[in-house]
Amino acid sequence: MPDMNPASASREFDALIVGAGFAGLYQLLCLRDRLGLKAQVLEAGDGVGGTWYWNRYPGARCDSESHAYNYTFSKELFEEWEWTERYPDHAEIRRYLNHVADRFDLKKDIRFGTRVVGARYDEAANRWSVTTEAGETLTAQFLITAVGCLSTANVPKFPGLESFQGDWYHTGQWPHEGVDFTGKRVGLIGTGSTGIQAAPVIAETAAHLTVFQRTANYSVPAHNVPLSPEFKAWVKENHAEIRRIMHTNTNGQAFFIEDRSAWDVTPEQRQALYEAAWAKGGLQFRGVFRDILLDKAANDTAAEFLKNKIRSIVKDPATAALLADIDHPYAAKRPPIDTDYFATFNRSNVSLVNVRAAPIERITPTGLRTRDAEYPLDIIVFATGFDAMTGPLLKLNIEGRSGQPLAKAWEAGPRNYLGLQVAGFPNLFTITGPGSPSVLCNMPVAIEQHAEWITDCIAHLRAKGLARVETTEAAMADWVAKVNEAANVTLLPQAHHSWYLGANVPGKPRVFMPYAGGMARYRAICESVTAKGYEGFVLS
Ligand code: N01
Repeated sequence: MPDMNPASASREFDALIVGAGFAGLYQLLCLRDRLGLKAQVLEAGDGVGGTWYWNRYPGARCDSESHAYNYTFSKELFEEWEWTERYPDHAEIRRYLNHVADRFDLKKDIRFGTRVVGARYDEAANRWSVTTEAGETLTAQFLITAVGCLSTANVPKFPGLESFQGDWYHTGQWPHEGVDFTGKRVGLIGTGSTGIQAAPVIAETAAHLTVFQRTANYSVPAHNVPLSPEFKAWVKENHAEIRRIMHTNTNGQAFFIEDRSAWDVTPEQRQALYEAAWAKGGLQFRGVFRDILLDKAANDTAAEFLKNKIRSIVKDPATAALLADIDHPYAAKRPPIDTDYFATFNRSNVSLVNVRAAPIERITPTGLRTRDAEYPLDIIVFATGFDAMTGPLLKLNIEGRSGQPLAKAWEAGPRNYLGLQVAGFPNLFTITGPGSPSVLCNMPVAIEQHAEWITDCIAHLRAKGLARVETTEAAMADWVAKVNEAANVTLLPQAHHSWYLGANVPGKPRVFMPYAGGMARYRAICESVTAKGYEGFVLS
């Protein structure tokens, strides 16, 4: 696309930021407007939005409630923006991010249509050389990745896909013009958060929708609604309190996990609490008891409640049994929320296929074949997730000191300090990298904290007349141990096939990637590191 940006004629920067989603926009604002750095964002898409620029599949909507899915750094921004629904859809999130980019005049320092394909650290110059797909090289003292955790599509390597005569799409690379399912036989592979959002919408117009389920999943109704004027007014009036909750709890949402155990109440009270949470809907369901993710027996009470709901909604007993045959603790995989997902299986044009029992063997020119049967299809939708967390970083082909590839440093899984830095890669910061709370937190909260920490760190270097910050092997070893400890006190590692563990991508090392100790604790750890003179980092 034509480059209208005068700043982009320059090739030397103080900081280069990769990605123009929530993270890249705020990092640019911090470095440019607060520190006065010459900073530029490189963005593969032709607009802002990051993950939300690409994820435009039917039903794509944020699972965090809109009043929590904001930046919180500016009271004015918070007060002037009004969300229209309880959960913002993908288009509204892009409108919000465009509003932010325009309000703070960010676009003039974003190079759109620019995909980064390489980044190499030049030790003598203490600079990063960043290569773009178009063959350009830009350099900067600091390189900051803002590439998101779920931005590298995972399309399983089914044999025969290239022979398919219909159309196929991955939900994370959805055509901007949309897809018309009218009268089509559609196959949807995957029943994670995405498949669960997409299925009911596709079923509305498709001639037939076949959902191919490998792992059955829990889901809680979203109960999305347009926001009332009263609610909008309440949000504005309570901005400070909402922000305080988001910044002090474990998950960055605008609610607290209740401080009660599942065993503090009688079975009848427990059932009533679950019913109330089900009626309210949304991610808050997992906040009913503090021990849902800590105590398997407590988790079983929530799991059984949710499985019973599936059995009560889905009329065909065999389909209900297959949907409720869930093999992992509730919320050990990222818990989806939905609009009529289970009820969709009561439609006459929807069927469910168990591909755990009879795996998909190949895609044929006319459809899909499992071990047991052939399914003629016009369209295949891959809701098969992402090469999460490490995928977007490794795709950048980053090379640190002595040309060491990040892929080599992370051969056995991601190792870093605070999710922010890797030894051997000076002045490289990874916003919401593996080893940080990221995907276990409401993302904008995790992003703001990282962008601000990085900004403070760079400001500190400049104030001290220093040029380089790099973590150490010892700090990384200590942090990796803490990430494992934090995961192991929860039930999270019990979902063996979870993308949190990298298990969804064949051959990927099985390492529990996000930091599960909670956002509040993580924030305190980062503050303590700073207070101790950047403990675990070498500044030179
Ligand atoms: O991906 P997933 P997703 N054969 O990896 C199946 C966020 N998100 O895009 O579980 C057959 O969760 C796979 O089966 P299994 C959210 O954090 C947020 O749904 O591996 N099936 C699974 O059912 C979420 O967690 C929002 O056995 C195969 C599905 O595909 C994350 O994105 C909305 C297969 C993939 O599920 C990812 O969600 C949507 C194969 N070879 C998503 N390979 C909002 O907040 C994979 N599957 C808006």
